[in-house]
Amino acid sequence: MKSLIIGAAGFVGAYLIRHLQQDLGHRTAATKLPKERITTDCNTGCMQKTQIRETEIYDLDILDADAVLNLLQRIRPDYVFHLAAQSSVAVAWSHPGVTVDVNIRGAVNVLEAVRAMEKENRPRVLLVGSGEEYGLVRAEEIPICEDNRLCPGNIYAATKACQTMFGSIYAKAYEMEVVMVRAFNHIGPNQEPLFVVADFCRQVAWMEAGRQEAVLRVGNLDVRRDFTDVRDVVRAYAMLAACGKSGEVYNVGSGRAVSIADIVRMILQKSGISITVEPDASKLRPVDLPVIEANIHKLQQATGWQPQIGLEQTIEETLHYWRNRALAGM
Ligand code: A2R
Repeated sequence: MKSLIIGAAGFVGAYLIRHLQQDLGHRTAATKLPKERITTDCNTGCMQKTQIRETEIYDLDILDADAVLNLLQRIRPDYVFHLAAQSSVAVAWSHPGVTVDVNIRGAVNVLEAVRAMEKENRPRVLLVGSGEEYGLVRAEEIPICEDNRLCPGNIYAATKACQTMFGSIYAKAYEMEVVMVRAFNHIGPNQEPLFVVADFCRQVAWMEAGRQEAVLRVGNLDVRRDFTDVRDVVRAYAMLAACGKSGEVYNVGSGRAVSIADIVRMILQKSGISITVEPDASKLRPVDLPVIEANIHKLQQATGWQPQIGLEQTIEETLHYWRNRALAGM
């Protein structure tokens, strides 16, 4: 089997490449933007070193429709994992045009390139969307099912909802094999500290290294979110690419919401130093839903997937990753 991972320089890409190569024996090709590099040095001391030496790596801007087409014709993969996105909610507010271009037009370029291939050579495509697509959910809609109404509350979420709709249309209209996922919060070593678990682990690691006063600055601790280790997430992606039903959407999450207060408690328990927790207004969101929790019945029915890495382990390893970075002065 040959897999093409589009947008592999982000958080998920290296984990997905490693899983496809090492666990499933796929040949892999991956794309990145010219300015990026695909992080291979998962040098956390607790992760296996990512071996992506045998991956063919290509520069690709998904806004260049001809380049996407040429690459697909050249690689002829069995599977395409479309990860490339403008995935920051904050940047989507400040740069809506770019976000619409990358997340919608970019996805359409990928779908069009697949459509242009002879039917018998078309790969199966996995489009990665977001739990944010559901947006303003009511209490009685939790845990959220895939057929819940969508009410995106921000521009990023709207573009991902749109990508999912295109995927469904292409699957039906052109008999293409397109599977869509809505990923909930995924966490682990190597994640940007824009996200809550990475942010808190980085702060604590800096405090332990004496680089920051021992005050953990937090946003709303009461909200509950559905966290899954990124390594479990990529296993779900590979399973859905292989046996998800074309045209269908699948939630990918743990199915269990945990409060941010509990996350803070777990991190502080793992630290040897005394830390004060203080609210930071800049970390509060204008609209914060009290609970976001995925119903993952459909994913489990289709694939038999179960999360394998518990929250405590992910937090331990994420903290370890940031401790190493703090010691290295990064
Ligand atoms: O925005 P950058 O410079 O970090 O680059 C991102 C890249 N990307 C592009 N790739 C090709 N052509 C473009 N025009 C383009 N614009 C941005 O896609 C980044 O390296 C990659 C996406 O990775 P992350 O933002 O780290 O997402 P992550 O966490 O790996 O999640 C994978 C997917 C994304 O579609 C998320 O929206 C979704 O899962 O949750």
